[in-house]
Amino acid sequence: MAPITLDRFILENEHAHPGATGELTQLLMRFGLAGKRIARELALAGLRKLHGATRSANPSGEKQKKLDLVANEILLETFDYGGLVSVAASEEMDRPFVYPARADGGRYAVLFDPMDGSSNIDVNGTLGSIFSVLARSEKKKTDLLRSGREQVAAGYILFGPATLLVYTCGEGVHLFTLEPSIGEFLLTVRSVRMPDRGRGYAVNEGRSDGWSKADRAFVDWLKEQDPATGRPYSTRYSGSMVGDFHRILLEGGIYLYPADALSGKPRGKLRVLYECHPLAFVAEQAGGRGSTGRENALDVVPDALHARIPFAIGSPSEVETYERFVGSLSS
Ligand code: FBP
Repeated sequence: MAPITLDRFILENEHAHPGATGELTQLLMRFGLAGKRIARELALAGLRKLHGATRSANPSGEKQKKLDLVANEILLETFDYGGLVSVAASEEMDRPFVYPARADGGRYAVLFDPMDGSSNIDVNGTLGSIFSVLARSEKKKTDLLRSGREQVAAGYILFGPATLLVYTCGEGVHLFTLEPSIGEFLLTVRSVRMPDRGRGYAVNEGRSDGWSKADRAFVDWLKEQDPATGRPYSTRYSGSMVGDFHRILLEGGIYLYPADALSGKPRGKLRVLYECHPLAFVAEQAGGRGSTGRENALDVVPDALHARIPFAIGSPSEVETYERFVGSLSS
C-alpha cells in the first residue's frame, strides 16, 4: 500500500468536512514544509557556524539564539503567500506580524514557538517547534488574546533522531515521521492515545527552592516508595518541553514548570499562547490534560501576548493528583 503522506492524510480528512474550503488543509501542509526546512538548518548548523547566541533578547527577556531567529524567519516566510494567514505571532517577536498583502483576507492567525528547548541548540539536544492556529478574529485581526478552546489546529515538530510532526484539528492526534530520502512526512500513528498514567516526570528540580509548598509536596509524592501506585517515578527532563511532552504522549507521566518565586518567574516560565495552549489541545485530544494547577490550561485567556502561566501537562491521573495537591496545600 502506498505510504500515507501528511498531505494525503490532511486532504482525505478535509473531504470528511463538506463545508471545508481547503485553506486549513493548505495551512497544515505548510507546517510540514517549514519542519523540513528547519530540520535541514539544524542538521547543518554546526558546519555553518549557526550555533551560539545573538546580542538580542526576545520579548520574555531571554537571549535569542541564532537558530531561534532562523526558525522564526522560516515560519514567517512559510505563510507569506496564498492568502491563508493574516497575522502571525511568535515567542521571538514583540508584536504580532501582520501580512501586508492579506491583512484583511487571510482567514487564519498562526502563533508559534519557533525553537523550543533553545538551551539544547548548541549541544545537539532535542528541539521542537510548537504551533497554534486560530480563525482570524472578526473584531480585530490582531486580537489573539483568546481561550485555548478557540484553536482550530495545533501541534509540534520534534527534532530528534528522527523529525516528527504531531498535530490535531480537534479530531484526534496524528503522528508523522519525516522520511528524509523522499522528503515526505509519513503517517506513523493515527489517533494517538496517551496512557492514563505513566512512570516518569519532567521538572527542573534544581529550582525547587523557589516553588510553592504544593509543588514541592507533589514532586516529593512522585518520589515516594510505593509500588502499589507505581512510585517512585523516574525523572526524565531533557531541557525541551516538546521532547518531554512527546515521551509523555506515548508513555504517560507528567511535565511540570511551576511558578518560581526565586528566579523571577512568579507566574512560571511557559507562555500561554504558543507553548501551553497548543500542547494542552494535543494532550486533551489524546486523553491527557494541561493545567495551571487550578484550572484547565485551555480555559486560560491571557492578558498579554507573551503572558506566562504555571504549567502541568500529561496523563489525567498525574494531572488530577497535582491539582489535588495545589487545591489542598495552596493558601
Ligand atoms: P524556550 O522556548 O525559550 O526554549 O523555553 C522553553 C523551555 O526551553 C522548555 O522547552 C524547557 O522545558 C524549559 O524551557 C527549560 O527551562 P529551564 O532551563 O529553566 O529548566
